[in-house]
Amino acid sequence: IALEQALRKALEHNELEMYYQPQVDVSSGRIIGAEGLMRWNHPQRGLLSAGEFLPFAEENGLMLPISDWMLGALCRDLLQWNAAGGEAIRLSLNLSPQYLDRGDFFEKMRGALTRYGISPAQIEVEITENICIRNPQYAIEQLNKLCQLGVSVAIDDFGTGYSSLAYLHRFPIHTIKIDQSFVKEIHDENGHYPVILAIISIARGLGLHLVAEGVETDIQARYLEANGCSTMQGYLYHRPISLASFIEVLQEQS
Ligand code: G
Ligand code: G
Ligand code: MN
Ligand code: NA
Repeated sequence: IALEQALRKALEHNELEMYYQPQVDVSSGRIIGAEGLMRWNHPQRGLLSAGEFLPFAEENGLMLPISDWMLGALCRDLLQWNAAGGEAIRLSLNLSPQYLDRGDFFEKMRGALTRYGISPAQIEVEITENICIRNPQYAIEQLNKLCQLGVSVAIDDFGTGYSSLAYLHRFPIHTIKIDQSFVKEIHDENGHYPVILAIISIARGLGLHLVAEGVETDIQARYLEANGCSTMQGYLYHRPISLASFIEVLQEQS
């Protein structure tokens, strides 16, 4: 169909682009990393966000070529930042379950890091909990290989998926991303938000990093920080921005 052809063309004609949403450590005020989010510069419809075309790609067999593209784009962008002499930051990428399921995913990742000369410590892979339940044994194997390579793993949208807590400690995970839906509930700095507190406590107990997503208000940021989560991602700090804008923002802070 039309959209499918347009997407194939987009790949050929370089219409896809990675945007980056900075993650801020509020205790130091510094950007410590960013999440890579895909955008499509559609010739007629303008800038499309990932949610507007990736579900379609997922259903039409385009997720694998698009994911290959994403991995290369992220590495090239990281090189550009490193070459500008910046301090080492970490970029995260969202991993589609289809991409992980492909047997050569790990080789692709290792190949890209080698080809571009990127330290694995600068890459974090975001997975959703659902990846873990489809074929947990296989997922554990793949994620273990990534960890041995030095790439870290984050659980995205934490708390919204179907994985049981029993799986959690079996997976080689470094970071938990608190889902925006929980952050959105925070309206009172002195309120009590037990789900957030429980997630923070799980992360602490397992020795994991925490990132709060979708932080939009000072009240949310203050509540999260007061209760033990100091890394924030959300419109209160930055929207997803182009690589050029991201580099500008990073240079302003150095
Ligand atoms: O940026 P946006 O709000 O459109 O993102 C919507 C969803 O698409 C999010 O859940 C995000 O994880 C996912 N997404 C964004 N960029 C990518 C990408 O490059 N690869 C994959 N697999 N998913 C992405
Ligand atoms: O599923 P995932 O967490 O990867 O999705 C991230 C999505 O959330 C991105 O598309 C990004 O544009 C969006 N996002 C990031 N920060 C905010 C925010 O503060 N508010 C809202 N409403 N969306 C956000
Ligand atoms: Mn994500
Ligand atoms: Na998320």
